[in-house]
Amino acid sequence: MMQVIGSYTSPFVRKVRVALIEHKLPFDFREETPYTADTPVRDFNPLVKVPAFVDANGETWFDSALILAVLETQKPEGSGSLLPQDPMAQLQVRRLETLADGIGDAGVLMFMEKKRDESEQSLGWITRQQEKVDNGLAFFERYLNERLDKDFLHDFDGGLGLSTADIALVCVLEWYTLRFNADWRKQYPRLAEYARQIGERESFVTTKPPGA
Ligand SMILES: N[C@@H](CCC(=O)N[C@@H](CS)C(=O)NCC(=O)O)C(=O)O
Repeated sequence: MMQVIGSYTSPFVRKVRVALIEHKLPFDFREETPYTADTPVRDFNPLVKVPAFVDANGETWFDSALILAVLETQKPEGSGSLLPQDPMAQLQVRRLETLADGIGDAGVLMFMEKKRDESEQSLGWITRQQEKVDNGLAFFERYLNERLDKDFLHDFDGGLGLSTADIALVCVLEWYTLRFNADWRKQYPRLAEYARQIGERESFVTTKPPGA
């Protein structure tokens, strides 16, 4: 049985859970935090980050984008894809996924910094991460506005109706909203409507982080 190692709150772990559900692949969820000194996460990922993933052949993988690409090779026969077959189209989707993941990376760094004692926090560091989040959201708002006729970031033949980039973006948007009580929807209405629509899919509804 495939196994996901991670937390229920991480947007990166949620990506993997959403993709598995979209592909109708059964899996075990092993709940672990990477932040304790004796965390078993290091046995699966030398970088001591979640998600880690054990595939159908018992091989271990880490990094959500890589895990989603692995799943494309292990999905049930006939199941739709989350990545286009065409190499250049696939790279274009992965570029958008990288940007969404980068928003998540900046958000996590900012969150960790804000958890430190106030006297130890660096305002410059927080501002730097916030700029990455803001630029990323503005990029996606523009991107969606330029694709007026399309609901999703990238449609392609043989797809499941969404891509790995859509999964990454909606997971990070919902995480950011929850963690920072962030009110970005008025500023980015197109992005808000897009996230609302995708968030209605069963794979998103059943993986909502605690408190959402
Ligand atoms: N690029 C990684 C990022 C994973 C990541 O940063 N996960 C966080 C939890 S949300 C983590 O495990 N952090 C622990 C650490 O950085 O030490 C991915 O996409 O899987």
